[in-house]
Amino acid sequence: MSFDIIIRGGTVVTAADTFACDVGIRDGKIAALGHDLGDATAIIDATDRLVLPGGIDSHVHFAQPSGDGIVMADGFASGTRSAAFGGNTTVLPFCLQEKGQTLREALKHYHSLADGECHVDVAFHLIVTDPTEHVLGQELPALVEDGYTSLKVFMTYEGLALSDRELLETMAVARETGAMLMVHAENFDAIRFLTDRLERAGNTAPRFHATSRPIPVEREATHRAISLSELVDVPIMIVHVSNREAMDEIRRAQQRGLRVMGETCPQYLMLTEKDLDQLNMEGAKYVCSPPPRDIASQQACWEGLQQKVFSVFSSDHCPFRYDDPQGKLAPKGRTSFRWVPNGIPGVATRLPILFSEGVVKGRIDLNSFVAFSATNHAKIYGLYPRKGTIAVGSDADIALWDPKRKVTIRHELIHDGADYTPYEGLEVTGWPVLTMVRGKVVVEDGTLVGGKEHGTYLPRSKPPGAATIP
Ligand code: DUC
Ligand code: ZN
Ligand code: ZN
Repeated sequence: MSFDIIIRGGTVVTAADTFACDVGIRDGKIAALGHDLGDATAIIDATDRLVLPGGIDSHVHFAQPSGDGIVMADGFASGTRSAAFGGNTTVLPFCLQEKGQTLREALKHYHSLADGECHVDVAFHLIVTDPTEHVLGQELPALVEDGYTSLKVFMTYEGLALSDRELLETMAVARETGAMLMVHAENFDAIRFLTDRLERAGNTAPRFHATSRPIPVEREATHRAISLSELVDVPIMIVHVSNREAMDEIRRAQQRGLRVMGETCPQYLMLTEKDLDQLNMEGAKYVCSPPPRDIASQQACWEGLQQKVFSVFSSDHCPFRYDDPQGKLAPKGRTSFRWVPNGIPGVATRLPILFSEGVVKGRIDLNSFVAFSATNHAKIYGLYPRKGTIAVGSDADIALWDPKRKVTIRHELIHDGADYTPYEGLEVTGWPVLTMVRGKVVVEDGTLVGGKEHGTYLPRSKPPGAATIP
């Protein structure tokens, strides 16, 4: 039996096990795991390397419209390129329905942007902003059957926020169709109230972004989202959780037997609101929502991972250039934090940060790292076992990892479309040295070797965790 590629001499890590083993790859799939696998067209030496399932980042934004005159720094080509440099093999960006648009129209647009432009595999979550009878009654059920098996709803933002009634109606459709529902939980009216008050007092610098959406804003909405989902009896994923109080809401729901899941992100482990408090407009680089909090909140988010209150660790990559009138330094943003584009880059730094701060510093074990960075994403969003593990029959999506390599994060290592990284100068131990998507090497030793036609769109199964409850 011969293979296209054998990855030889490495240590394979899955969410369950760690074992010395060679990996035989044929036709883009993992065909054998074992020793003495025989011949292959190519041998990849994995001595002293970890052989990990490629990262799956189930929360990224590419090419999303973000306000008048603002342009997101990444489209699909640069976004998926950066993802590959960071050891990721699949990403799940959002398809944003604009008001008045059908979901099919929105999808047609995002597919046209993505087709032939992706270095890694891609699937879309739908953002539902206009839950009309047609959208809820006809489009969504048909699209879930077509493989768009997750959607996100917002509880804040002009043009995006749904009322409680609309949330309930959308949740009911998620329940009936078996789709996974992601919730952005912040209280819209509270943010508007606080923002107006801050502006009236002349408090308009970027640091007041954090003051305008403090922890109770997130805690209240998290509690409400959970309560509404309980009424409908539908599983939900609370995305980008930033602090203990929101995390405790999720934990309590889980202890009561509700299927409420949680996600946290690198910014909530590594940044604080002090990062927003810098001279001139520098703080704009860290404006994202929910905002980074404080050291105690970082500790709480680590606990959420350690105690498995959170099941996924995603980047929420939402990049804008800093020194750019179409980015963080848009002229209106100087008049108030309200107009600073909301989001930070992170798809390339997610895995090195979790590995270094989590595994190397002894906060989480290696198998949990794989679960949080790949396997759980695949399971929760309907891609498992094709994606997210190293097993015979799975796609040969692999990140070869040097667990000892010390790297100082610099923007030039990131290869995205932004002009900065919030983690500039951070020293990490552990780095992806090769990224392979379906048996094809895409990045090797810091060099892009794969073309942007290789990544494909992935229709997904219904997530088992969202299956209709009898
Ligand atoms: N929510 C996200 O999920 N990403 C960026 C900004 C936001 O509010
Ligand atoms: Zn969000
Ligand atoms: Zn996001």
